[in-house]
Amino acid sequence: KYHPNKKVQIISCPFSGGQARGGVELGPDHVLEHGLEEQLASLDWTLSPPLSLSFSEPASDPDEGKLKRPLYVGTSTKKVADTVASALSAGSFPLTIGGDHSLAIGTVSGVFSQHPDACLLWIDAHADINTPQSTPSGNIHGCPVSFLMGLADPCPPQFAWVKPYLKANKLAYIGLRDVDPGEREILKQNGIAAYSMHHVDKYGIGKVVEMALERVNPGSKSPIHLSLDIDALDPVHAPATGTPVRGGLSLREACYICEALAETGNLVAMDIMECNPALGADELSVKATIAAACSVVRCAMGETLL
Ligand code: 5AB
Ligand code: MN
Ligand code: MN
Ligand code: MN
Repeated sequence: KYHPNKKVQIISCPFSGGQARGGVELGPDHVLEHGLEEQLASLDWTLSPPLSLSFSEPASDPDEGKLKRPLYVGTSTKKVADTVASALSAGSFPLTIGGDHSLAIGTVSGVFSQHPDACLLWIDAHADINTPQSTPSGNIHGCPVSFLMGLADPCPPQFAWVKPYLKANKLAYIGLRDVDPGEREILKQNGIAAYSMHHVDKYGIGKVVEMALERVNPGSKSPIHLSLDIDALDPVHAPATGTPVRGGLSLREACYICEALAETGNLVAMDIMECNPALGADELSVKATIAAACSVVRCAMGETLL
């Protein structure tokens, strides 16, 4: 058990610099307004007041090759890394609410600085492992995993602080269904455990989680970081997000992943990313998305059905 004291530190990150669509910076406030703090308190977590990080865009931030807003993302994620690391060293479970998924450059760096033996479960429609060369969009929220693995060679100077903590055998994906050609190549070359929706259909979510954990955490001893992009869920359940892809996880499948990770007792940190309240077709779609985000968080933090 890594968090016997059940202290949680919520870290709000109203940040949208890793992609082009406005509104994702509103995600954290919506999630908190939905009552997440009270929900965690009723699961017996002790909450410190949420930390809300502030990010300010530099006056000048020229593209670095194809990468957009590299300085803004580089300095912001450094701040996130330091905040996550201090939460952990204070004995709290860092729960980071985004904001776009480039933030995970910070969260994962922070976790691995304290737990170098950790493994990472990345639940997403996308692999987010584009390099500065392979990115089709230049949006850094599609690149965080490549930075964390040190695959960006040369490493852009704005990310020189990022240590290549993440080894290929400590990373597993679940939910993939929109992987770029360059990313497929990287996944293959590095032998990364990648479970797409095809595997979820073929084996069922229970078996997929079991296989993923067996690959990244064979002795069941390693601390686990869960980084969950809300677009892993089918847009039926989570429409208010910047890059929705049909054919995704059901709400129950996403909850099951989180419940199974909670059951291991090894979860040390979680990110919930990419809720964009400005994007739902109407108020109901936004509400459904935020409610789904709160549900998966509760499941990861110990909520059970019986
Ligand atoms: B998200 C795409 N692969 O690199 C790219 O939402 C999409 O954090 C990235 O998973 C989606 O731009 C990033 C086409
Ligand atoms: Mn995604
Ligand atoms: Mn993502
Ligand atoms: Mn997205």
